[in-house]
Amino acid sequence: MSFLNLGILAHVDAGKTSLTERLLFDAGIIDRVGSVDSGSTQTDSMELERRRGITIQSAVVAFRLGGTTVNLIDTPGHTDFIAEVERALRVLDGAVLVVSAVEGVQAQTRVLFRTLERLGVPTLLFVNKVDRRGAREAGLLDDLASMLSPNLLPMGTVEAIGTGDARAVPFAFTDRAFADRAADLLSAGSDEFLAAYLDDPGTLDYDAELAAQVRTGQVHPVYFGSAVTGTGAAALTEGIRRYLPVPQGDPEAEAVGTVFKVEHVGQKIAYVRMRAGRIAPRDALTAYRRGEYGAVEEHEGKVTAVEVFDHGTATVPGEAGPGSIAKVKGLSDIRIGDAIGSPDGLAGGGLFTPPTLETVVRPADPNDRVPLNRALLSLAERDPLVDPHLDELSEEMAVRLYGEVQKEVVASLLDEEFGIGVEFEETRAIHVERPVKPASALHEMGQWAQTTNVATVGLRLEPGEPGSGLHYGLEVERGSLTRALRNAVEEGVFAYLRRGLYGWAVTDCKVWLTATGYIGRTSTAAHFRDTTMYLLDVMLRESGTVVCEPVNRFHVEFPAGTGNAVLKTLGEARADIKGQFSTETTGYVSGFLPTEAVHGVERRLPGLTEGLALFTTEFEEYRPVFGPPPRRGQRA
Ligand SMILES: Nc1nc2c(ncn2[C@@H]2O[C@H](COP(=O)(O)OP(=O)(O)OP(=O)(O)O)[C@@H](O)[C@H]2O)c(=O)[nH]1
Ligand SMILES: [Mg+2]
Repeated sequence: MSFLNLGILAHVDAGKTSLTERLLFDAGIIDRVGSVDSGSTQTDSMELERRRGITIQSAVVAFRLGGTTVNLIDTPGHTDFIAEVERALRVLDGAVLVVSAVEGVQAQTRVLFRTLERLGVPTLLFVNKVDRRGAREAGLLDDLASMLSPNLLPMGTVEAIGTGDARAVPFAFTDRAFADRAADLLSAGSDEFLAAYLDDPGTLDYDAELAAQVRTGQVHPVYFGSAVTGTGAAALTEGIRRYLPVPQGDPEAEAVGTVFKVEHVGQKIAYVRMRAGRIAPRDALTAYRRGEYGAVEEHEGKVTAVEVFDHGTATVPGEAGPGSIAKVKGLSDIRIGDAIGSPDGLAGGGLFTPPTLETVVRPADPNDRVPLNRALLSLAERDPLVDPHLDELSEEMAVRLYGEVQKEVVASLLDEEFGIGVEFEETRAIHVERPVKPASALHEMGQWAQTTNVATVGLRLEPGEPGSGLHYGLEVERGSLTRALRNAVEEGVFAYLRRGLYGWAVTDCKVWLTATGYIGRTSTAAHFRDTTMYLLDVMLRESGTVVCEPVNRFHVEFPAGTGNAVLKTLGEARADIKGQFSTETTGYVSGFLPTEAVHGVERRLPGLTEGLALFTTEFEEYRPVFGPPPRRGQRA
């Protein structure tokens, strides 16, 4: 049995869930196409998803295509749930990036396409909603070429586009003009193909070459269609079958896989994408994950049951082999992102910016404090980026967020799954601190009478480029310190820098260990950790830090007559306006906004513009705050 793990990705509302439904219908898995608007689809199964008509969690459904089982992963498009997309991206063999023929390429489309390219995931494009008024073809293809990639091959055209009768018409390689366009594109990507083409274009296998270049991520076929009417879906299915790779893993090798989803239904269920080997009930497995300071931790567990995706949302009990997606039970210690069987599969760093907002969450009933903490930790197993932590000023629990819709999801999960009602404080931005200038410090054992730490530690702090993150490195021989003492220094560095001079995490700098000395059996890890923290304190005070806030890029379009009101609102939100122009009918403004102010603007725009404003935004960078630096726990 072979498997293809296929992701459906797009900006919000592009039609991913509707397309999933259509593909399942065409494959004979369901006998009625469900609809997002009536809450009857296979993949939007959470109560809140059905009520709001948006996807919140990634969901898996399977269908058969030739001899292959396609595990389709329907992902959310709303930017608040980008963490779900990230986890799905780690397990894909191929992807369909959906673009709406009406709304066109959006900021999120570009972010997703760039990430798919970076990860080398073979990607087909599906231009959806050709049946809707305002759907475009030629203009949209130009946008795709200029905003995503020039290496696109439209696989068909649309008749009666923008009407309910829109019909996708596929091209064939027997069509001369299409074959020529394909030859041009494929020749640019392969010298061998070019040479063969010049030699004798008649004998070339265009289809095989196209498959090869799609699989290496060089070329992207573009399909047009409508998830609602079903036109174009057959051609897309054919493209999935012909051009996306079906990976082969060794079934006899040690079991290796990635946990990309964790669910609680009575007990914990881990969704594992298998890469090699098999998992069966009663197997003992080791899960690997990175601990707080980057070190790899091992967690043992014993499998009690395994079910493999087979038919829509249905699973069958049995053994999970290479390429399959299995629901694995019994691993009580498992978390999302864990690598099973080998630490090699652990992701190095995040693909997207971590959440830049946070809020205090408090139980409606004060007696629920302890259960709330427990429930939040359980949520963190499914979404570690929520990062429940104690807010030091209010001494209440706080969570990290991408946005306001995520707040609603957290509240609804806590209510539905744990029966805990909660209230949130106003969302605030998570700032960071950047060191200003280099500093160094040295503690030699016995040097300062007031410390009894038997530790010689020298450290140097160097500010890095904005956005470069926090790094730690050795300028001493590894062997100059035992492993335990070396770890104690590293731990001290990361632990101290979690709170800078104003209480925010310190970032965009490098810390070097420049000198060491210890006495066997006398020096302890605590001596080294404490000394390191003390020296960092000295260095940070000498360097000073600049507090920076997260800032989003934005673009807004609005009816020309509402310009003054829109600009006034943007001004009040501390917008940094970079570009502005208007035609007789429409005004356009773009620039930067503090992330904290984005939601307020989003909420006010519809009222100012009779719901006609189009607002897009994405995280850009951290920028120094003007005026007195806010301290953690206090509003700016
Ligand atoms: N006319 C038309 N409407 C469509 C089509 N595809 C989706 N829609 C509608 O567009 C809306 C959004 O569709 P969804 O399938 O939920 O989109 P999505 O990409 O899954 O949305 P999120 O998961 O929330 O990001 C719904 O109202 C659908 O009925 C299409 O091909 N034609
Ligand atoms: Mg959806």
